[in-house]
Amino acid sequence: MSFIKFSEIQKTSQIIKTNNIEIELSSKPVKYYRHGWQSWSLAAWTDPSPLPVQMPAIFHPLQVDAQHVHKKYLNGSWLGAVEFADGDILLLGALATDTNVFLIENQLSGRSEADETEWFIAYGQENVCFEEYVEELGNRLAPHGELKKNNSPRVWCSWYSLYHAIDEPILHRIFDDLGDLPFDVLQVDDGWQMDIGDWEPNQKFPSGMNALAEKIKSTGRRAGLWLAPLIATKSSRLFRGHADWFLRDEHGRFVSAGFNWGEPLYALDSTHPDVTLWLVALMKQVRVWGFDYLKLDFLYAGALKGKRYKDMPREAAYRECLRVMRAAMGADAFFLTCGTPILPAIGLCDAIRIGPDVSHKWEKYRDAILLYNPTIPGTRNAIRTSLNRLWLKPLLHIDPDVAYFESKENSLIQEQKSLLQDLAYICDFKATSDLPQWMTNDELNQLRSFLNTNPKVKQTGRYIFQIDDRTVDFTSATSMPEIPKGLIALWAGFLGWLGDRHFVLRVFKMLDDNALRKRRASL
Ligand code: 9PG
Repeated sequence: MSFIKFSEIQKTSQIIKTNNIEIELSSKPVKYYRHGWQSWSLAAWTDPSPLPVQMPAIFHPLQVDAQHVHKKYLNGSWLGAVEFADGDILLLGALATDTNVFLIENQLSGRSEADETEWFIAYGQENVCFEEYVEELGNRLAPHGELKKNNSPRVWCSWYSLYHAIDEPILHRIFDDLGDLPFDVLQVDDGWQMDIGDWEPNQKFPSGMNALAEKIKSTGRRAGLWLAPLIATKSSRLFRGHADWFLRDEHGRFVSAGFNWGEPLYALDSTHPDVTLWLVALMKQVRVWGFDYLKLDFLYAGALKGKRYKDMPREAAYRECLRVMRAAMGADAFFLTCGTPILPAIGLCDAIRIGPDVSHKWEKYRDAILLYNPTIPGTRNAIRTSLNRLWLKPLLHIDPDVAYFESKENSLIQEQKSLLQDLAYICDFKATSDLPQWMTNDELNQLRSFLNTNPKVKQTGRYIFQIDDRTVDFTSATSMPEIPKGLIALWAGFLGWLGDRHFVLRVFKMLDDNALRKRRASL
């Protein structure tokens, strides 16, 4: 353990090798930078006091680091920072995986779940501190120039219009209707597979995956595919056939990877040699089908706490698994990680999702205020966290999720859509799911011009940017919701309890599926 007094810290950065480190602050900070564990988890500068535990708890494995969610004091993954009244910040960041930073009273403290590690400390201007941290991270996690990068591809992705209601005829029609819009990749998302765990085409894709990739390539673009290779639903053949491949806790019970698709999810133990072989074969299969843009999702499952076949720190195990999948898919594939613990993915993928999902709604009162959930899909949640992760940009392509242009199936107002489009410019990562059938001529023109434009972007404040000759201020989108109190807090607690019941989640899924059927029918 190393102890440091704030008065000993200079305005030059330093690196200290130790397992645990404590920095005693001399004045009370005005803000704390909490950095959430994986793509969807909250990253934000907030008041230096704890936030309510987000609900429903059943989602914790897939939304936060479940190991730390109930801690009474402020915490974040790998790094943390405090801002003082004069605007200077103190940043403490690990240069290796399996580490956390806590703010406990007047101590900013770093803890390693593994061995001794290098801790980076910088004090001064925010952008300078983060730039220096990023440089050191790059030196360690991508030392052989594995860092980016070719240009980031412009992607059309099927998720945010049709969700899982995709099939072969409709995708073929869309691929044709996209005409000469300047996309580099057409990416098929969730909905093509037999089951989560059973990565073969379902009956909605009768011609098979080769044919689907072929169709995309015939339009002159790269073929992209979504998979969630490290999880399986309880009903999948994979789970039923290979129970011994799945992660268990010290009592031998399966570790929960959360709940989605109306079912409990489980996590593969990627240190099991048979699982490694299976993952390698799966990555190769996807390439043989003809896809070379891979969006691998729900990857947090590779780093959940559990008793592994090989006894090693959980994030180190996950990083090893990414290395194996990367090698199997080939260096020429474009690899986007999603739902991924952030630090372990650096140097092993081309692009990383840096926030939760956007949606055609800005924010829901139930989710944002009552359940106090900043990770649930929603445009405001996505903007908030992505903006707080821009510091990752020198290391890899950063994906803030899609922008919207259509208004037919969308309740975002123009100003909110513009924020998403500007965020895409800032991140230099452009994607959309909008259907040509849903767009007016004017909206189609906006999309075309968005894909063809690369404005000059300059950050002039924490959330303020100069984009060519426009000033864009995101500040109002980044604040945290009000914390529920009194009767509202009681009601919220009851809703959270309801949200943990499988049958309630299944009812909500039925309602969502119904709404989706209606959307689909309008095509
Ligand atoms: C496909 C989608 C899309 C999307 C991914 C991921 O319950 N949740 O908190 C939750 C978060 C994100 C999520 C699904 C559920 O979306 O980010 O782009 O590929 O999977 O199912």
